[in-house]
Amino acid sequence: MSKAVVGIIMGSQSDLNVMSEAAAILEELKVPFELTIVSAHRTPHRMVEYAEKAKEKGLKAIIAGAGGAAHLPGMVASITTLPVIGVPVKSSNSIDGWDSVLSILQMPGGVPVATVALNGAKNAGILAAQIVGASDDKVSSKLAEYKTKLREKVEESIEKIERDGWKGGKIGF
Ligand code: RP5
Repeated sequence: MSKAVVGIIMGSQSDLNVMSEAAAILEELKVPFELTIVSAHRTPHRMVEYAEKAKEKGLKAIIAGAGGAAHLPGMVASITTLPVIGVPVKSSNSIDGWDSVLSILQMPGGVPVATVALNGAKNAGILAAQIVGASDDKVSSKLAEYKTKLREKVEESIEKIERDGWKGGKIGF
């Protein structure tokens, strides 16, 4: 197996349901990744160690997901120079998800976290692949294929709606 170039971390096992979507798309795009649990609040030393070692072990981007008082992405970004993509998770301790979104989004100047939508782990995976793909032609052509499929799917829907009309039934995405 090739060496991981993307690190997926999350604050709790309970985030895995959402965060597994990042893993699934990276697998589809053939981007080697690693996935583990790192809690900013419950395992702070592990978080510092993970962020400190991430670059030297060959990662090119980190996807960090957390819910509620979601400090993991921002704290990891404060330690590493790698790009950090934050996934706000609508967790059991989350007030409608807004706490997770704002905790990850509203970073101070100098310490950016590329924040995706609430539960947006799939887009986080795609964005990480795009970061890797900027200097890896294999990944970039996988992404181009992926975008072609997206376009074709919409074109199918257009054809269907033009053929069958708006009452003609739904097409799934
Ligand atoms: C956050 O608190 C985690 O990222 C998770 O989203 C949330 C709840 O964690 P558990 O109490 O389910 O472990 O730190």
